[in-house]
Amino acid sequence: MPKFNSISISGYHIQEAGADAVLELAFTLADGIQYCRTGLEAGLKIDEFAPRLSFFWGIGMNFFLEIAKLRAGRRLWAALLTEKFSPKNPKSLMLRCHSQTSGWSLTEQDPYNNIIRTSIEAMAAVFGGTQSLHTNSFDEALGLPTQFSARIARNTQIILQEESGIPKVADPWAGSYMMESLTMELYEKAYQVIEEVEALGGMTKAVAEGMPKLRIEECAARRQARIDNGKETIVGVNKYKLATETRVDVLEIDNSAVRAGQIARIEKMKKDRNSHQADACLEALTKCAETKEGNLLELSIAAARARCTLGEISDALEKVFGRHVATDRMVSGAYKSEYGSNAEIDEVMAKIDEFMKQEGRRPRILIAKVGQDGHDRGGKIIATGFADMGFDVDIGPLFATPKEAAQQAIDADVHVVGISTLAAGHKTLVPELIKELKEMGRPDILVVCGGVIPPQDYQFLFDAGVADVFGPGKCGTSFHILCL
Ligand code: B12
Repeated sequence: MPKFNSISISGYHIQEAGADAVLELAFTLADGIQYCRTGLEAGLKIDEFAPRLSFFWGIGMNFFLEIAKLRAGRRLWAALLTEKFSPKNPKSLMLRCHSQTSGWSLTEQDPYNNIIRTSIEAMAAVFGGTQSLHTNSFDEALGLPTQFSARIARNTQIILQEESGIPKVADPWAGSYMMESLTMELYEKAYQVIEEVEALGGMTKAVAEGMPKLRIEECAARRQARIDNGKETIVGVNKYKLATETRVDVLEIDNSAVRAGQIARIEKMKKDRNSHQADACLEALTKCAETKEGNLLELSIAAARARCTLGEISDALEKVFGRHVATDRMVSGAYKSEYGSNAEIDEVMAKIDEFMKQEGRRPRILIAKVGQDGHDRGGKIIATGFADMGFDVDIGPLFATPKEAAQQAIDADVHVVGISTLAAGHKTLVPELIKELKEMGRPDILVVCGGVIPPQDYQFLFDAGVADVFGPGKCGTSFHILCL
């Protein structure tokens, strides 16, 4: 194998979707085992590729736990490889990793606090022995970084690296009773989850059954409930809140101009390329997927050199492999059971009962995801929360068009469409959805939005007909307002 990292086995997206440290460790390493098996099935020997595997962790605010996670991960990977694949080269047992500070832990409210959060997380990653690091910008929950915020994020790393002296010591927490026992606890708990995955037949089968997704979503719903009821403190969100938020400069991107520019570039590129060569490359990819003869990576590189787009390359493979459709089972009861009850929640539930008596059915909401936006954590939490409060909830698929979402809303006869939008498509996609609802004869269906929407865009959405916007923070507020 050439000397590149053939794959980055990621736990980052697992943590950011809501997993706790045990689930992140377990599912990431279980993924690693699956990749090893795939390599062996392809005819490689474990020592030919295992030394070049690399890992990617998310680092959140639980300082000691995150250090312990990196330590436990190394130990567990070495043990699993030994147990399952008996490598001869000690380098096969190495877990090398990249880490990124958590974006989820960063808040839209009082955003300068995020500089402190990122510093703490970065320090945990370095104490834990990460090989490389990405630090997030303090304006992460508002939009893409500006030059100013990116420089602070970059300098956080340089200060740790060149001023603090921390990276000079390997595993400085070794021998601390607290750290060693925490490491062992994580090790054992993650090992148990990996055994569960193995009992299901490995990670591919577990994913197909929806097991990891549901576990992660349950964890995310419980975490949100703990934030909403104040058991977990988030400074500036549920404690020490600012009376008035100060606006920070957010990078403004003209969505439509970027889209038009990209389409024009692709069109020009397709016109200028040798179309016979491009078609032949795509056909070769499909054929290789069909016959399993040849090397898909090599053929993909050839296709990219022939100026085939990523979309075309993946479409060529999709013809044979199909496309993964996530299970749409929803976590039930996790939000309410973790939250408990208080006057606010009781009022919401009483309002829902009242609504039911008047209307003869429960209020019904469609949680929709439109456009190229795979962020489903917030939407899933909101869906679970609304269902726990007594709403009838429909969940739309990822990547829907506004027309598809409007059609689903009408077919399900919902009272409200709740759009969860995080990828900056709101100014284009939300007005389109409202237009579709009108054209399909249902302008009465209420449209509300949530997600990463810069405060300066709220008025635009209200003018387009959006009834309310619920930004990141406590989701109890949205149940409350929507019910009232
Ligand atoms: C978690 C996360 C991820 C996870 C997603 C995991 C998952 N399964 O959802 C991972 C790591 C996979 C990811 C990937 C990417 N991400 Co991301 N991600 C985030 C992050 C850090 C947090 C989002 C989140 O889940 N928050 C927690 C939930 C609970 O909050 P929420 O969704 O806002 O929901 C709350 C409210 O808004 C409201 N709400 C939300 N929806 C609804 C709906 C209704 C009806 C109601 C009433 C309320 C409501 O209630 C919720 C509770 O309060 C944000 C930054 C941030 N801090 O917000 C970036 C962010 C959204 N990501 C971003 C980017 C760029 C990406 C990537 C393109 C990065 C890359 N280059 O690969 C990819 C794209 C992935 C994809 N396919 O779309 C950008 C988007 C830029 C922009 N808007 O301008 C952001 C803003 C970060 C940044 N500043 O760069 N990401």
